[in-house]
Amino acid sequence: MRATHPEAQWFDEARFGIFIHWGPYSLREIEASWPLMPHSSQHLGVDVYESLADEFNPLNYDPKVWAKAAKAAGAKYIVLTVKHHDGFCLFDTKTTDYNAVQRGPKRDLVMPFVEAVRSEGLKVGLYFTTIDWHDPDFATIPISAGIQSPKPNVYDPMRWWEFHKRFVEQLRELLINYGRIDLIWFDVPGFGADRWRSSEVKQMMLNLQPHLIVNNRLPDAGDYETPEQFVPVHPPDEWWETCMTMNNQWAYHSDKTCYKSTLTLLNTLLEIATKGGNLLLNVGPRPDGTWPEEALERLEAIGTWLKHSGESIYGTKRTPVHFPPCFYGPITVKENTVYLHVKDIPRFPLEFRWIQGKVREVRLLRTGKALSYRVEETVGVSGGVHGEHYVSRISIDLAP
Ligand code: FHN
Repeated sequence: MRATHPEAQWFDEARFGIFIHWGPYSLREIEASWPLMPHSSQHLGVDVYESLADEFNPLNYDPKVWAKAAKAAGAKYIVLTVKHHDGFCLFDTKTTDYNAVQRGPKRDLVMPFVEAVRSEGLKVGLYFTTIDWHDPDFATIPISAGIQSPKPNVYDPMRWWEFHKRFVEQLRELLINYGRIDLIWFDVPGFGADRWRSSEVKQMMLNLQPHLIVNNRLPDAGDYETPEQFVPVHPPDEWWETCMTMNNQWAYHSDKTCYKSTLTLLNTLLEIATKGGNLLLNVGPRPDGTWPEEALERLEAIGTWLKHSGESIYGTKRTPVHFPPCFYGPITVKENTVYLHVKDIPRFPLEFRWIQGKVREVRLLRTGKALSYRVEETVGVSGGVHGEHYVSRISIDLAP
């Protein structure tokens, strides 16, 4: 159920955000994810994660640099893991001393982050997982990501909440002590709204920050859906966002060989935009706080493209189904304008037989150069440069 607050509507225009997975687990180049859960054979053991906290000392952490890199990439929001499954809080909290002020860095890492993101005019998102590897009842959480829990849903509600009441208090601390937060990105439970007291938690958050957007991983309380690592063939009717890694690792990994190409990432962004969603593209900073060059290169290239052609992405709506897929490339629509993303414009005029409406002009988006076209039954667009990946903007009075 999408958020209705007027100051939450930015989400449906943004189309592109940056996800950041960073914490003590970044020291171990591990996929801070399911295979390492307490009941899996690969789990390092909570005590190992505890020791990483004291090793975690990000001497080169500068969130101003992060925020500038995200803005230059054309992102409209940034989501930072302020608490991942290891339970370590990058923020100051009274609920546990397992946090960045009491341990490791000995300073609050979230305050400078939210200030830097706001100073670049971007929206602030906080990733906050509701599970914790210290939880004695962790194994009772039915996990959807392929690893079955040893005893799903066999738990004592009183004991459960004795441990989990801290996550409600931590949410309160984040929404009271860190200024305007735009988005809380919950992770994991898709199960049991009653178990997580979703409606009570959601209402507490909206009472504190009424414009707040929450994803669907707080069961039955989400404002949007979160397909992970894929673009849905048939997009949800609601708001939605695909979260995706560049290199199949959420946290930092030194392997440079498995990064997706820039064109692959750009085509993913285009496909998502045609379906009315957002791409939340992940970066796993090094433990010291610097970003891998492979990630920076891709973000810079995406930013260059968005600088001249972002008009065809930001604020577009789902491409109407009567616009059949066009073999030249993705199509986006915004009010009375159709954007044809032609990957490799041929020398002959492109024929588009599906446009209903009076074409007023056709211009190359990057340069503004008028393109010749013929309007009979089709719109024949020519005059592009062979080999360029670029966008033709057809300004058209679409048939009502
Ligand atoms: O285990 C996490 C993983 O590290 C990452 O945070 C993703 C993001 O959606 N969520 C979990 C795996 O689904």
